[in-house]
Parts: sequence; structure tokens; C-alpha cells
Amino acid sequence: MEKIKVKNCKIIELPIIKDAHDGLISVANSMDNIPFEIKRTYYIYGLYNPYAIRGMHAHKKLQQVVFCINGSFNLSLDDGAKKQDYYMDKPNIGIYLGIELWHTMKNFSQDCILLIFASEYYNESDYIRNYDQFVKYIETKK
Ligand code: T46
Repeated sequence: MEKIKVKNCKIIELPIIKDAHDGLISVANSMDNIPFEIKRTYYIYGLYNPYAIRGMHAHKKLQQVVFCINGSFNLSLDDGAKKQDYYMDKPNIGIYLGIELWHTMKNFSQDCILLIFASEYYNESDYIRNYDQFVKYIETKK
């Protein structure tokens, strides 16, 4: 598994439970393997446009963990200093997206489903959707 080098970001590996039945179970627990209290869960699907690009923003306070529970996509991470691409195709492997992390999702397979756990309710004012503003914002926080 490729190591994450950007700030405010890490890999979260959920155990896979195999039992006597067909299929597998992975469990995400608030304040446990998800390192915050989960206030919101959302999922992104219907990604039929091969050129779709989502994200392209950073958050001021919101923490999230993103999973690719079906199919695959590419997650690009940028902390303002380091950049890294991470290929997501395993339902039990999540990426913790901490604050002040520019993230972009693309190259979705048509069957791709993202599942995201978030530490806060939706709040548009938490988003930084302009890259130059993001760079300025993190400079002011130094
Ligand atoms: C993120 C990445 C991983 C809501 O009304 N409530 C919600 O909880 C969410 C997530 C979205 N929306 C609305 C806001 C926009 O009108 O849905 C529309 C699409 O949202 P957005 O353009 O932010 O979608 P993505 O895929 O670029 O980003 C989403 C999350 O918004 C974001 O926090 O980090 O997934």
C-alpha cells in the first residue's frame, strides 16, 4: 500500500470480516477507526461521465474519510506543499481527509460508488473552492 506523504491525511484500513456466508463485512466505527464523531454520511454514484471531475476544494474545519466501496477512481491530494495521487479500488481502504487539504476525484469507473463519513453537517462556508485562495489561506495559518 502506497504511503501517504501529504499533510493532514492518512490511510484507514478497515478489517475485513469473513464468515461462513458468502460476502465480506467491513465496519466503520465513529471515534474508533473513523477518528471523529460521524455527523453526516453521503455517497456519490451515477458516475457515467468518463471525464467527470469532482472535489477541487479544501475544507477549513471539516474532516472526512472517503471510501471507494465499488469500482475505482483516482484521488489527488495537495497540502499546498506536497501533492500525491492515490488510486482507490478497495472497499475496506479509506483515506482520511483532514482540514486544509485540496482534493480532487477523477477517472471514475462507471460502477464507482464513493462512501464518505464527515465530521460536520454540510456547510458551504467551510469550502475553499478556489485554488489561489486555498494557497493564501494556508499561508496565513503558518
Ligand atoms: C468533499 C468531497 C469528497 C449538499 O447539499 N449536502 C452535502 O452534504 C453534500 C456533500 C453536497 N451537497 C450539495 C452541494 C452541491 O450543490 O451537492 C452539490 C455537489 O456538491 P460538491 O460540488 O461539493 O460535490 P463534490 O463531489 O465536489 O464534493 C463532495 C463534498 O461536497 C465535499 O465535502 O470533500 O465530496
